[in-house]
Amino acid sequence: MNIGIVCYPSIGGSGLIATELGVNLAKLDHQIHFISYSVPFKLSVFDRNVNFHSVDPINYPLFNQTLYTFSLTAKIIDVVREYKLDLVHAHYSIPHSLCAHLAREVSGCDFKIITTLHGTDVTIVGQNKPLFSLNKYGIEQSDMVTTVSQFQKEHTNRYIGIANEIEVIYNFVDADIFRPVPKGKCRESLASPDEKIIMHISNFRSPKDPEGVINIFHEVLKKIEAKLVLIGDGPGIGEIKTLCKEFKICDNVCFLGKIDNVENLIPMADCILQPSLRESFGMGLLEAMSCEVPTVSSNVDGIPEVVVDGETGLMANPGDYKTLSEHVIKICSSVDWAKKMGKNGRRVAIERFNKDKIISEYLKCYENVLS
Ligand code: GMT
Repeated sequence: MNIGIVCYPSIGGSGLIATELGVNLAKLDHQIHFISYSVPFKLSVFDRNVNFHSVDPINYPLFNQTLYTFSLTAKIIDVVREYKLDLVHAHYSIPHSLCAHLAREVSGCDFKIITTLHGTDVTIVGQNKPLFSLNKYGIEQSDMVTTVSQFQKEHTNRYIGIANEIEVIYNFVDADIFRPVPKGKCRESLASPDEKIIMHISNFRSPKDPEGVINIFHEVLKKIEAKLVLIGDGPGIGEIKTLCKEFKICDNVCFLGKIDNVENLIPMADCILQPSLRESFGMGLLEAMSCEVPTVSSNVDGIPEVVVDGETGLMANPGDYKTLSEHVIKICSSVDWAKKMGKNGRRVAIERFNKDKIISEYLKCYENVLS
C-alpha cells in the first residue's frame, strides 16, 4: 500500500504512535509518506520505504498567521498526486483529518481517509463551539475512524454524536525498547541511594495537572526521602517552579526538559506519577508498565483501560492529592510489592498492548477500507 501519515512531529503520544506505526509498516514493505511540518521526533530510521514530506509555511505579510492548515492541505494534494496514495491516515480529527478531506476534494484523487482520534481533538478542541461542526464533519466523512480507548469512543459518540462506527485500537509499546534495565550510573546522577525517584513525564499543559504533581510530591516529601524528576516542557513549568519555591522543595526537584529517549530514564524511577485531569489513554503509563515501573495515576477517562488498579499501579480520583500521595508513599515504602506490580505491568503491556498485535489491527483496518 501507499500510505500517507499526517501527524504532529513534536514529542507526544500521538506523534510517537503515528511514527512507530509508519516505520513498522515500512518494514512490512508498504510505502510510507510522513507529512508533517518537521521530521517526527521519533523518526530516526529512513529505510527504503520511508519518505518525509515537509509542510512549508505560507508567509505573506497580508496574512497575520502562518496558515498551517492550508500549507498542510497543499502538501497532501502534492503527495497524493505524485505518489498515488491509497490512503491517508490522519492523526487527530482537528485539523489533520479536515485537511485530508479538503485535499481529497481539491485533488480529485480517490484515496481513503482514516482518522485516529487521540483525545483532545474530541475532549477539548472539538468541544469548542465554533469548531464543533468542523470536527463532526471531519470524523463523519472519514472512511474509517479509530480511537485509542473505549472511553474515547463512548465520549465521541455521546458528545459529538457521529453517525459512523468507531473502532477502538489501543496504543502500543515496543517492549524491546521500553524494558527494565539495571539502575546504575544514570540513577546515581538523579538521586542518592536513600532517595526514591518519582518521575513525571508530560507536556505540562493543564490536562496533565502540573500543579497537582507538585502538591502530591510535597505531601510525599513529608514522609519519605525522594527526588521528583520532571521530563518534558510546557506552559505549566513556570507555575511548578513557583510552587517549588513556595514549598521550599527546589533541591528535590530536577527539571530535565524535553528528552527523546525516555526509555533510558523511566527504568530509573521507583514510581511514575500521572495525576491527569484528562487522558484518553496515557502513553507514559504504558511505557512505565513495560519498563516494570509501578504507576500512580488518576482514574480518569481511558486510564483504567491501561492500568490495572492494585495490580500494575494505584489510582485515585483526579484532584484527590491526598490519596494520590498516599499511593506514592505506599509504593515507595513496599519494595517487594512494588517490584511485583512492576512485573505485572510488563506482563499486561506485552499481553494487551504489544506492537505487533496492534499494528496488525491497523493493517486490517486499512485492508478493509481498501477492499
Ligand atoms: O496529552 C497530550 O496533551 C498530548 C496528546 C498527544 O498528541 O500525544 O496525547 C493524547 O494522545 C496520546 C496518544 O494517543 C494519549 O496517550 C494521551 O492520553 C492523549 N492526551 C489526552 O487525552 C489529554
